[in-house]
Amino acid sequence: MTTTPQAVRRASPRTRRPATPVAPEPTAGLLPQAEPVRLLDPDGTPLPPRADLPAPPVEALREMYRRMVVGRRFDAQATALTKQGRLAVYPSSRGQEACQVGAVLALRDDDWVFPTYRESMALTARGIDPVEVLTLLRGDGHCGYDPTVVRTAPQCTPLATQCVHAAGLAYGESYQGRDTVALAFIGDGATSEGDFHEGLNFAAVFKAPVVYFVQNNKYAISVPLSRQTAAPSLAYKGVGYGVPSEQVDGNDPVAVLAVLTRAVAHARAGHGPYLVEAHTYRMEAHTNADDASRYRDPDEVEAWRDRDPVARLEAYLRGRGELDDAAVAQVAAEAEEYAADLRTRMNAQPVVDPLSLFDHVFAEPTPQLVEQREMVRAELAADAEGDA
Ligand SMILES: Cc1ncc(C[n+]2csc(CCOP(=O)(O)OP(=O)(O)O)c2C)c(N)n1
Ligand SMILES: [Mg+2]
Repeated sequence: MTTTPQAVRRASPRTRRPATPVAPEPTAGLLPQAEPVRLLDPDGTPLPPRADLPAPPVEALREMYRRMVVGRRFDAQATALTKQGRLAVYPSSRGQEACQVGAVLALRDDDWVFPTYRESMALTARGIDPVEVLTLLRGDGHCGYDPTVVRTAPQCTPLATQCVHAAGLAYGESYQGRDTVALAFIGDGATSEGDFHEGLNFAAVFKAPVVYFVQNNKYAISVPLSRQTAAPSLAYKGVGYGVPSEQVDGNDPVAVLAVLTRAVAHARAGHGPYLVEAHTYRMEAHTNADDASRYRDPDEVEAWRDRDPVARLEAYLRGRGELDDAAVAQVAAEAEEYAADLRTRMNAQPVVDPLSLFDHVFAEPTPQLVEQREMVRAELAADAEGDA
């Protein structure tokens, strides 16, 4: 046998790498618990506290209740705006309030959120102006807010692409010595996309501080979970990449906040990514353009109505003496005011420059974009001349 230069290099003690373990690392610390974490019964009765999971402070839960009620009202208003022709399309997150608000409350203001089209409620709960949030869904622009100011990426409609963006941003932040965490929302269906797997793998290898938050709302438009995956749970998808993963009852606000807080702390401490799968349910159709009665049984929807996350948190807080009729009425009034303000402002016709569509697509516009922009500019100029 001849000795190749590569073989000599491999044998050199100066360049020898640490030995790869013969047996795989134990997966015990990575496997999600068999049952989703739950801290409240569906009627709001608290379950015994868990030693391994600190309960969120009650002030945080009162704030969560407030944002969930306002969020639900926002969601109903946005759905109504589609019927009034003021919004092109709206994917509702009714029923997913605990996930939408829990994710936001688990983060610091300087952390980053990578949302999908379904996360309008999370963005408004984060304090972003609802009119700016709805700019994309009104068809007026790619994104109505400045992502760098609100530390929130534009809502992604191409499934799972936000997973690689989140991994890259989180890696960049940690590389520069900052302890920022990125949280990427993703749906059950989108966990079948390559970008989800690539993002997860990159984040795991480079210990990027990302929380992948899967909202398993049981459907990808009309495709039920049973036709989406044969995995025992979507949380198991993290294990293959070496990412600790957990399942949580996504309609239990206390459990969602506790589990996400732990996941964010794990990422912030430099231990790399974490995956949380929340079991929840999309109460409305996929969007206003979809008729869900064509593919799902109304009894199924009714069964999930009994697990309503808003009623559950309200019952729990009332039971602890942390919420009374007056406080509930005050939050409801705030929600009405929020919706009325949104209505008024969405009824005003916005002034939109069609050429702004070409801005912020790439840092450096491609020759094709420059050419297309010029075509639109010429067309608009010709129209204006014709009108004159
Ligand atoms: C790459 C890509 N493929 C297909 C679509 C079309 N599409 C839009 S939403 C959707 C279903 C996604 O379901 P899920 O990930 O469960 O999210 P949910 O809508 O339930 O929140 C599909 C297939 C898309 N937007 N992007
Ligand atoms: Mg889904």
